[in-house]
Amino acid sequence: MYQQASWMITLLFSVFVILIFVTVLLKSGKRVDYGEVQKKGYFIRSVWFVVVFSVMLAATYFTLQDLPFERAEAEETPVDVQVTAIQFGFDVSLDTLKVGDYAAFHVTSKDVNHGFGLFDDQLTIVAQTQAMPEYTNTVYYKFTKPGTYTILCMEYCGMAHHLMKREIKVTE
Ligand SMILES: [Cu+2]
Repeated sequence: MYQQASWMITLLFSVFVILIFVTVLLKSGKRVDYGEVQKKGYFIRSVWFVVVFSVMLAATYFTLQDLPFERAEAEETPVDVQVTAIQFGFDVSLDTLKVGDYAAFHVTSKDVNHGFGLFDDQLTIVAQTQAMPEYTNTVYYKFTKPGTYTILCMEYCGMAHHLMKREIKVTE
């Protein structure tokens, strides 16, 4: 769906840019008074400013009102899971969880930067953070569906990066 949307947006903007070029090309032969062109340009600029400002203000309001996202269910007691990434695998303190568990993944790394990506059994990403040496990032996820979840490395970290995989079972 995102792929489709970005494709459509790219197409629309491309057509828009082409239209501007065609308009400029068609009008380039005409001689007109500069003052008039400038006045029109300033008018378009102020309208454009108001449009961009309003769109950005609305987008900011609607996208930021739920922040901070991962704290939405923080009143529940989390189940702590220690995750240590290392070339080339993940060490986890718990690999079996229950549906309804609100997991707090405390993610760190023993060597280089890795990515921690948690995927459900359809391989759709449900949570992610970075695994950094000498630093712990915590990411929260509430398991609502049983199944086999997979942790994959999200950052190229060496020759066997693609082998970094760890499964977590979530039971009823
Ligand atoms: Cu890695």
